[in-house]
Amino acid sequence: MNPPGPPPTGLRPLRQDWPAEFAERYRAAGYWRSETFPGFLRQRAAERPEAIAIVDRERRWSYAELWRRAEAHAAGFLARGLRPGERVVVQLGNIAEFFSVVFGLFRAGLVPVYALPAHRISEIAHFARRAEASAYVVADRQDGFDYRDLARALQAEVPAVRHVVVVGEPGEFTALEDCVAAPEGLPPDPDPQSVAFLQISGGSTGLSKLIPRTHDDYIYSFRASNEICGVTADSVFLVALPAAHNFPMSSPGHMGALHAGARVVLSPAPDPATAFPLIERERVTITGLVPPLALLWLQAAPARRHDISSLQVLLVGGAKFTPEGAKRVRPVLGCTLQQVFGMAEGLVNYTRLDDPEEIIVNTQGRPISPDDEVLVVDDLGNPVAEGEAGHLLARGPYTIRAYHNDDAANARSFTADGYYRTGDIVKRLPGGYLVVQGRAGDHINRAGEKISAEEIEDHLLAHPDVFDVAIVSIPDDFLGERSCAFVIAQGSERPRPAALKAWMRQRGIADFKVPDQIIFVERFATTAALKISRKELRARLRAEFLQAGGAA
Ligand code: AMP
Ligand code: DBH
Repeated sequence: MNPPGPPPTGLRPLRQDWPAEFAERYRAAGYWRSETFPGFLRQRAAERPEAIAIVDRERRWSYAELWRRAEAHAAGFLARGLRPGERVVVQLGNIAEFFSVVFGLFRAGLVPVYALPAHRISEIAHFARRAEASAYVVADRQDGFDYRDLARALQAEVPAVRHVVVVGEPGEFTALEDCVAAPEGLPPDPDPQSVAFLQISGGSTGLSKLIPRTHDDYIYSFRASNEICGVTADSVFLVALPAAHNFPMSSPGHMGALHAGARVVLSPAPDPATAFPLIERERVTITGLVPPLALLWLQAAPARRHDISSLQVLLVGGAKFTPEGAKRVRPVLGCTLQQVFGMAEGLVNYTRLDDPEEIIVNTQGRPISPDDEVLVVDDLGNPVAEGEAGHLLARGPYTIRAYHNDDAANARSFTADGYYRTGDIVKRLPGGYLVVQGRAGDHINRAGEKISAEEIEDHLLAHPDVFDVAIVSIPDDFLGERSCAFVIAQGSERPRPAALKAWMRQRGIADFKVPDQIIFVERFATTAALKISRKELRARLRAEFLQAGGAA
């Protein structure tokens, strides 16, 4: 094990520290095993070099091939002047290069910052600034969008991003295929306790926060998930959701599958027309979906032309799956449902494969680890009785103690004794099973994508015709929740909703954050004191809207 070493000059250090007595306990219990990402992939490549690791359309990379490419890119990144400890924003879809790039970065001691393909300049610039990134890896084009334009905009806004590496046609940037060098002379593997990557939080207040996860803690989370979800070397895992998202990455995800020596199949899109043929062709055994997609699959399955009988386990999470949907999974898809309630900050809960139907259908599972400490408390922080709803707090061997570079969020999001305030309202049942009731904060969970009301309000307030705005989540039959903007126009001219939406897209925000609905109002209700919190205002607007019969 080599010591973490100082970060490259001037960069804020990346840390994730558990108090010594906790770290010792987690190590003694065998959760933290001093494994690293490059360490486990090297081992799989040695054990089963010919086994297929990654399937991307017609491309099939063996474990040996994936490892060879990862090492070549590791050396290539360092040869281009990046130094271990530097951060690299990675924005790639479900393509094989996602894996050669991130394992290349891990091998070089570089730190990926995971962006989603939907993110645009406002999000990417924020990640790059907060992480102090010096490089950006993108595909040339994806789903009709040219990411090289985004790279140009990023370098104009954040000049510290010195390197842009492109999968495909590079334009004026560096092609990934040229970002290779001989792996001799690569530094030793990173420290298992060091931060391996920065994951993105869905953002409850304001902009997304950066979540530093260590090799030790994250590898434990998916190794243990493999056991709970029955993933072995014989499994075939379909990545239907975006690969950079924490759920398909680690619950048990593609990382769990690679750790098991299993096969990872990449689906370019999550819809049944794309995924079902892949399930048939590759004999997929397990995958994960957000609830709206699970409903689409249930709808499409009866008339399907493809044989999906290889599917043994369907994980559904990211947002609450209704018991009505949950009940239909086994009869319609012929596989076992596993509900999963997790967060990129750590804590993940699963229903177990052998749980009774009633638990599988009606709960969001129980924690992975015997050492996950879960508290359900009232507004004052006092534990509530079993079965009562309260705020969920969590602490444990794979739950972070702090965000990166965000003192204000850290003060808000963690208790003095190190519990993460999840923001979720849950009930805890006997056996530790959790039922999600809702949440305390004002974000919108739109089909599993979390949107901060405040972030979107701030964007809209920059529009010259907008005097004030409140973003509210509205129940939606399909999405679970949709976003609705209540807008007070500046002056008498109301902008057209379509024009407002187009303007938001032009500002460069992820499409899923553009409000689904825009409603103009004359004024917002105010209390006698003419003072009302944003939170209260949003709650009132929602209540009035629903009362007026405006629901799903
Ligand atoms: P993030 O912190 O951005 O990774 O988002 C995690 C949040 O997603 C959780 O705190 C929950 O609010 C929500 N979530 C994830 N899975 C579920 C689920 N199965 N049911 C309800 N909410 C969920
Ligand atoms: O929503 C999530 O962030 C999520 C859901 C299920 C997650 O991070 C996970 C499982 O690991």
